[in-house]
Amino acid sequence: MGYTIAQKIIKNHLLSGEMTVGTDIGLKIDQTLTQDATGTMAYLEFEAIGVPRVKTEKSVAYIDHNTLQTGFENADDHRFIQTVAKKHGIWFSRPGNGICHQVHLERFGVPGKTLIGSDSHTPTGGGIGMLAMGAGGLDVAVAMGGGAYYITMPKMVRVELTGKLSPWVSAKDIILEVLRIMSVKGGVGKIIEYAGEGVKTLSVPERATITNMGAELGATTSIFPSDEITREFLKAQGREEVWTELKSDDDAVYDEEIKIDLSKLAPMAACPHSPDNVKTIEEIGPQKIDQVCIGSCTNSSYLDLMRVAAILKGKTVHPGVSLSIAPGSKQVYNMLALNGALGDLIGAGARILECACGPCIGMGQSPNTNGVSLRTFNRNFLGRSGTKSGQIYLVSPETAAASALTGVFTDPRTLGDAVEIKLPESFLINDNMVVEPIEESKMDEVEVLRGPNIKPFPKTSPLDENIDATCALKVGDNITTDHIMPAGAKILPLRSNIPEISKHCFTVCDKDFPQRALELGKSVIVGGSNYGQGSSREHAALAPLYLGVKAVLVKSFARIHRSNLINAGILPLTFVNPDDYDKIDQGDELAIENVRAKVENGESIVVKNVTKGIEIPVDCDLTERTRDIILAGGLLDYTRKSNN
Ligand code: MIC
Ligand code: SF4
Repeated sequence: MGYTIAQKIIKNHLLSGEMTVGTDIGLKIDQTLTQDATGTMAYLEFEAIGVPRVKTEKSVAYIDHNTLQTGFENADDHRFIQTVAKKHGIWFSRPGNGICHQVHLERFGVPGKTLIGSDSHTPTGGGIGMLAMGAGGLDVAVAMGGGAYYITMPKMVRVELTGKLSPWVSAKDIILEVLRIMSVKGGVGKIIEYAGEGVKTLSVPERATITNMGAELGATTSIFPSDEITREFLKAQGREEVWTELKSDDDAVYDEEIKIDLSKLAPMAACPHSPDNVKTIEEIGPQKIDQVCIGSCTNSSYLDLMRVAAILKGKTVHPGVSLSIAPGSKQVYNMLALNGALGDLIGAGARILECACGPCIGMGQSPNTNGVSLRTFNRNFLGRSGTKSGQIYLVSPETAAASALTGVFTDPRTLGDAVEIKLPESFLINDNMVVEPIEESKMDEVEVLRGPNIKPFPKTSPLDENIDATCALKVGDNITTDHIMPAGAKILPLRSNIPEISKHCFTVCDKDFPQRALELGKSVIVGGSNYGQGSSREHAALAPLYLGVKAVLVKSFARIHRSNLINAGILPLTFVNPDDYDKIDQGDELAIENVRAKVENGESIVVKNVTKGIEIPVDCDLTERTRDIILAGGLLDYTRKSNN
C-alpha cells in the first residue's frame, strides 16, 4: 500500500509509535518557530528545561504580534526574546521583518521537513510541502531541546481540485469553500492534502493561503505536493537547493475525499462570528461597510498586495470606509515600494501599517460600534477585533479592495477584466533583519535581559488524589481561545505575566469569572463541543491553571488546546453521553473521587454532581505519556523529571 504525502514525512520522522490512526506518535522536529506573544513563555520554559543550545536544524524567533509599544512591556519582551535567542542558538527575526508564517515560507521553509510553531497558523508551511503544525509553547520548547513532538496519528483527507479558478475568484475562496463543506470542527484529527489537476494552477502563496486557513478546520495540518511550482518559488527566493519533489503514491489510501471544481467557485465571505459561516458575496448583497483591513498571515503576499494595488490604482477609497493594509513581510513591503505599487495604495488613501499581525490580533484598527469590517484575515471570532459589536467578514483581497472602493459588499467580478499578476522570477532578497545565531563558544557571555513584567511560569502540582471543586463556569459549543484568553492591544502586553493576564480570562463570556475562580480556589469548567478552537496560545491553559481550574469537562476538545491543558496539568475530560452536559449547572459542587488512582490505572472516571446527587461517567483518554504528564502536574515537571 502506498503513502500519502503526510504519511511519507511522518514515516521519515517517526521516533515512537506506529502510523495507526488514533494512536500516539512521536515525531522528530527539524525546525521550530515562535512569535513574541507566545514566545516569551516558550523561552522561559526552554530555559527551565535547561538545554544550552537548541538541537533542531533551525529554530527561528519572530517578533510580529506585540508590535504596538504603548508601554515598556512589549519592548522588554522583544529584548528578552532577542537575548534569549542569542544565548541558545536561535535565529532572530527582528520587528519589522514581517509575520512569522510569511517570512518562514519565504526564507526558511524546506519541503519534506517537519516544523512546529507556537502559533496555530504554522501549517502555512504546508504550502511548500512541509509537515508544519501549530503547538503549545511548551511543546515547542521541548522540541527545541531535541525532544519529540507527539500527536495522534491523523486520518488523511484528500481534497481533489479540478478545473481552474474564474477571473476574480481567489485562493481565499477555495479555503472558504472547504470550511463551508467541513465546518470549524470537521478537520479535527485529520490532515488535509490537496491533489488533482487544479493544484498546478495555484502558485505557492495561493497554496499557503489555503494551508494557513486550514487551521480554522481544526485540522492537524494541511499540505500541498512539492512540485515544479514549488521549485520555481524557491528558486525565486534564491533557495532552489532546498527543493525536493514530494507527491503521494498512486495507491495511497485516504480516509475521506472531497472534490472541488475550481471553475464553479464564486467570491465568498465568512460571516460573523465563525470562519465556517460562509456565503457568497452575491448572497450577502450590497450592504454598507465601514472598514476594510488587508493583510495577516493568510493574505499579505506579494501576489495579494499587487492585485490590491492594481484594483486601487488611480482610484479613491470610498469616504465611508477606512482601509488599512499591512504587508506580510519586509520583502513584500520593499518590493511594493520599489516597483511603485505602494504609491498606488497610498494614492488611493490606504492607511499603510507596519508588516506585522496588527489588526488581525486586535493590535489597533478596532472597528466602530456595530461596524461592518471586511478583512482578508482568517478568524472572525466574537470580540477578536477589539470591538465586541463589530461585524467581521473574512474575504479575499480582491473582494476587500473592490468593496473598499464602493463602500458596500462588492463582488470583484463586477470590476471588468481581471488583473494579471505574475510571481517575479526573483524576489528581493535581503535578510538584514534576521540575526544569525552566534558560535557556541560565545554563548556563555550573553546576558539574557528580562523586564519587570516577565513573571515565572505559574506553580504546578502533581494531580490530587481527589478533586472536590465547584463548576465555576458553564459555556456552550465552539468556545474559542479568544473567549478563554482574549488578546488585543491592552491584554497582549501581559503575555509574560500570568497573574495579571489571568484577570482577563473568559471575561468575554463572564466578566466575574476570574475573581470567582480565585475565590473558589479549586474549580471545574464545563463546555460543549470543539472547546478551545483557534489559537495555540497556552495562556488559555496557564491562566485557568493559575486561577485554580483542576479539570475541564466538555463534549469535545480542539487538538492544540487539549494538549495545552495536559501540558499545564489540567485534567481534560469529555462526557461519555453528551446529553449529560445538561446535568451540570454553574455553581454545582462536583467531586471526582480517587481521580489520581483512576488515571494511574486507566480506570473509568465518574464525576459526582454533589449538588444534584447524580453521577456522570466521563472519558479521559490519555496515552501512557500524557497520563504521566498529568500525574506529574504538567509537561514541565514531567520533562524535568525525565531529564534527571
Ligand atoms: C492568533 O491568530 O490567534 C494568534 C495570535 O496568532 C495565536 C497565537 C497567540 O495567541 O499568540 C495563534 O493562532 O496561535
Ligand atoms: Fe498573526 Fe493573525 Fe496570523 Fe495569528 S492569524 S499569526 S495574529 S496574522
